[in-house]
Amino acid sequence: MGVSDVALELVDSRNPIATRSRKLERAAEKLGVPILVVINKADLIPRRVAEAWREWFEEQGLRAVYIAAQRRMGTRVLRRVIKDVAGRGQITVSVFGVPKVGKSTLINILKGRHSARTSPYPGSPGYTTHAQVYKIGGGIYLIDSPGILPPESGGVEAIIRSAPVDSIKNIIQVALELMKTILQHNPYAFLEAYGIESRDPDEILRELARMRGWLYKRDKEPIIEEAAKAIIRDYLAGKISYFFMPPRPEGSPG
Ligand SMILES: Nc1nc2c(ncn2[C@@H]2O[C@H](COP(=O)(O)OP(=O)(O)O)[C@@H](O)[C@H]2O)c(=O)[nH]1
Ligand SMILES: [Mg+2]
Repeated sequence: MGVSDVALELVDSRNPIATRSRKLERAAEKLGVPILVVINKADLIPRRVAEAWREWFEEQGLRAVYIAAQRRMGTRVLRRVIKDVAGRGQITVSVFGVPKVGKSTLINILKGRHSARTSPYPGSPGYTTHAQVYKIGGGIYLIDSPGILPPESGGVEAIIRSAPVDSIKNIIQVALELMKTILQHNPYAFLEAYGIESRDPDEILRELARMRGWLYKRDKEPIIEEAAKAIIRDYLAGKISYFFMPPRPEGSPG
């Protein structure tokens, strides 16, 4: 991080609190590197909610923008704010975040087809062998290797972002808990994602397994473990939407 002029901290718009890294923010402050919070997957939440999260981060002294990297939405604003945060001249940007927030997706769209790979210029020690530097226009240089941060939140978000789905223990319990949280905030989440009308997590798992034909040969019972894995994968891939509003600052009315 020391070599960059701006550190992008990607968070997931569906749960910015669970996907932010206070450790990164503190380390950046110590090094004097400005953080720009990038609220990604904003296509999954209403614009007014994305705007509320942006303001919530800015009230905490962090610049913030929202984007939908996969849809190439918001990247023009992102470039403008990067320059605003870094000031004039050549700017080196690096990308940080917990797993599955969209770091690789963002790096790829910023690199684009036309960006030129450049040799690291003087003043970028440590990146000479491990990462490439891409010139992405407007005097911005992007370090193409993301900083992967361990989740700090605990709970289900940390579990599903800490290991591949196939190696998570108690996968059914984990999926049920994730589904409960999602349903609490969006009762239609699984109707929208799969066309399943039930709002009961157990029933949704069974229904999804039946729909996909994941049945035990012997008794044709649904293999709910497969459905649990599919839901966690689809959630991480940004195919299931829910949102909640940022908490109000302490002491504010209502
Ligand atoms: N809905 C939605 N999904 C996204 C967006 N950006 C990335 N994703 C998906 O999120 C998943 C994780 O993205 P990836 O770039 O691999 O995350 P990384 O682990 O931080 O590098 C992938 O399935 C992406 O397609 C977005 O803006 N919207
Ligand atoms: Mg990646």
